[in-house]
Amino acid sequence: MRTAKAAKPAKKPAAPATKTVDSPEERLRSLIHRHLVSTLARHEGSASSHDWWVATALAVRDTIHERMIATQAVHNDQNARRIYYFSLEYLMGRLFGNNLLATGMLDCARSALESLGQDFEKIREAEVDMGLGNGGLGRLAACFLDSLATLDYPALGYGIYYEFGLFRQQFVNGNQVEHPDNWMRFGNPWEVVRPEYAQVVRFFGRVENVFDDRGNYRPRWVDTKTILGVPHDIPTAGYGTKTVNLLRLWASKSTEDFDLAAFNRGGYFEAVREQTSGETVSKVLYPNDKTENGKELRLMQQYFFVACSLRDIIRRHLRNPANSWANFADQVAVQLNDTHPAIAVVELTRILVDEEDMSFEAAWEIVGRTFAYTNHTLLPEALEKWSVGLFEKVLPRHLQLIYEINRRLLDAVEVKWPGDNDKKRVCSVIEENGGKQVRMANLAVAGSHTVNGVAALHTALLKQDLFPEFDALYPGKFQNKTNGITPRRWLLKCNPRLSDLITQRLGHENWVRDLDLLRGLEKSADDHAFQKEFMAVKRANKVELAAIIKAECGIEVSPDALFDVQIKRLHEYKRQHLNLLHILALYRRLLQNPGLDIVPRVFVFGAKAAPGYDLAKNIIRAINVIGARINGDSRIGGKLKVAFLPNYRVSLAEKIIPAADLSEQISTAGKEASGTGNMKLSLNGALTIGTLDGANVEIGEEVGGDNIFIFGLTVDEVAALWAKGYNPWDKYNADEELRAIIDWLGSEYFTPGEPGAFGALHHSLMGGGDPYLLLADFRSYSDAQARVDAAYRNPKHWAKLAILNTARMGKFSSDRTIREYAEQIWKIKPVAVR
Ligand code: B1N
Repeated sequence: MRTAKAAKPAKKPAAPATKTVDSPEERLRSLIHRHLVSTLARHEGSASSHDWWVATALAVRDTIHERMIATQAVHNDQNARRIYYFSLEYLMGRLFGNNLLATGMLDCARSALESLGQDFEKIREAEVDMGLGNGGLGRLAACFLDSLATLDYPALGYGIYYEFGLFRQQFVNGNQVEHPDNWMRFGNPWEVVRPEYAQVVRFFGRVENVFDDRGNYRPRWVDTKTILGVPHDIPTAGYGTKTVNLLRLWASKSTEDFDLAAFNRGGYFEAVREQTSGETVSKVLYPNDKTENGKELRLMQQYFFVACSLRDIIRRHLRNPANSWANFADQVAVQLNDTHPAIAVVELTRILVDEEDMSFEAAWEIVGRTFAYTNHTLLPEALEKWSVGLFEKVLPRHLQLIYEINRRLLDAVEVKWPGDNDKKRVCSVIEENGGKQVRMANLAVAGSHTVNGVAALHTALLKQDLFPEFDALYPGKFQNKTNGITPRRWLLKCNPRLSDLITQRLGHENWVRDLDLLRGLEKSADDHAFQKEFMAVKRANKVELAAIIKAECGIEVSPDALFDVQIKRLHEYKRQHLNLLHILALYRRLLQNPGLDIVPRVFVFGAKAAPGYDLAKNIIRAINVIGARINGDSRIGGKLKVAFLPNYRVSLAEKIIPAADLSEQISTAGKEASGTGNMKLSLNGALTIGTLDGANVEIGEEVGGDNIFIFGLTVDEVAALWAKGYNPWDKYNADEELRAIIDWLGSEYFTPGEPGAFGALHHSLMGGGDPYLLLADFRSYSDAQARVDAAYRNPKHWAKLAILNTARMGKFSSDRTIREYAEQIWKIKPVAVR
């Protein structure tokens, strides 16, 4: 077992030349050195941290590749049924620590690098995050890859190799400024490019009706433009096992015929221009978390990676002589991560009908046995719809097939509810209100054998509110699969101090692969010695975060204050501005009564706003500007500090989470499908203040009602309030404190000379009707915060609650989630790799 931030071992002398058997550390050291010199062509003396990082990554990669080859060989030899995870986003973060832990090389790499005179922590920091996702949905995909490999499931992730991931965020005068994330500018040592498996993808064109020699009608998709998809493979290594699966990401390139045609028409510049258009498809990740945009390029991205991936699956399936179309659905399970890849349902139908000559019925039967779909949100603005006109332009043949799929769907609706046109209207894949639109969720439900939500409450609402007709039409199709997080990254790697303490107390580290074993800590929750150690770990982590806050924000914070943390995408429904209202209330109380005895707090924020989401950006500015005022106000004696860390991302989350005391999970009930940050924070001993929303409900069930701070309206109460009629002015008029802080926000108090600086925010709460019910929940939230304050004053009591949170989070391991998917949806079995 490695030790947390262990004292640096004494520098070891170089091995004598005569020695015959090298230690693993010596072998790794010479391997790193060799990669530095022969692969990177660098002299030791002039090598940067980045060079050392690449050289070490390459040395570790040697082992990973051996395991990857062995894994693929076993899966192929056994012709194992596999799960193919289709996702437009993978938020992998850094891979170095993960791969070192998986190969058991962490300690070895640390001492090898230190014996080479390098600072291990500094070298780790040289790795740029692989940020090919927006938030929870993309990070869930990354946690799933970790669990799939750790549990030895034969799996392959498919997605897009974006040249630019999620933008880098900077604050200028409190405002968010976006910069491109050029993550692979200096190369990516983890990937293997496989041009030999490139795929050709077609777009645009038209459908021609021809008759074949048997006189049968045959649609032909012609005059298409083509681009090339080139796979980039990233190995995903399991922990405590030899399994290494693949994440296969497609980069778009221009095809040669594309170039040549252009060349012949207009010469070099035209050719290069067309080349850019071929490469545009995988250029950049759309930075919108749950805002539908209907952009042509987004549809092209979706189809591009789906078409490449299905072709690749088919190639791999049919290359084994034991396989044919007859057993395709027995061997292949595809999971659709939201509707973003739902066009796959149509593409497989098209391949089977148009290219493999199957009847529609036979094709649809295979499709229906192959796909399953995960829904991640109920927010209407996030449900993907494409205008029929756009579809017809980009994928004309697919649109025809969608009409055919829909005709049969509506026939089934007619059988179930004869003559009921309302039922047909809601079930239809085509929305007829105004301009016609293709509803991707309805298509995904129709084309999948199973549909799942991501937390118990979310699944219940999915069945009741979003898809009640489909639930009646297809009984048993809907299931729940509560999200989870990988304990490797979100405890073992990010919090070495706590990991070591847990291992010490339990006497083993089996909890890393079986998180339910953390229950063994329950009996130590009242043990004062353990409480002290637990809180000492928390404090040491807070000292480290305080240094980061100082470096990034220039703000001095005390590690003895309560660290109150809200880290997630910025969105109205997540209500960072409710947190802000509470900060304003505390600030005002202190100004009115400077002697007021409150627990000093540091409010830590991390959040990116979609670049076009003006209100979200206004909230960021408000937190930054008001925070700066509070931080600089000597009248409140440093009792409140606000630190908005810029550029929130996976690697920053790994530093914040171990240092959190309080976890803010305060969405309007019914809006957050699950949340996964809530799980990470609680696992690391933060207490939750939260609404009964998403997975908070299940976290409360696990940790117990006394160990969580629940507040606010429930889903039913929210519905009742809207039904009765809600007016935020009533709340405003009835609550003197609330009124004062809302007026503050609307004034130029925090932005002298710039009245209305937070006008968008103020309007959303008042004139805009407060759609996320902040005023309705404010008093209940403020009361819950007072309970937090009271609990924190008693260190033993707080320590006990924190320990019980960690001890009772076993359910939220993504290993549990993946086992449920494997057994109940995918019907796949683990395959051991020797
Ligand atoms: O998926 C996470 C959940 O834990 C969160 O509650 C949920 O909000 C999140 C369009 C989305 N839902 N929908 C998205 C992301 C990108 C995009 O372009 C929608 N993300 C979620 C994991 O289940």
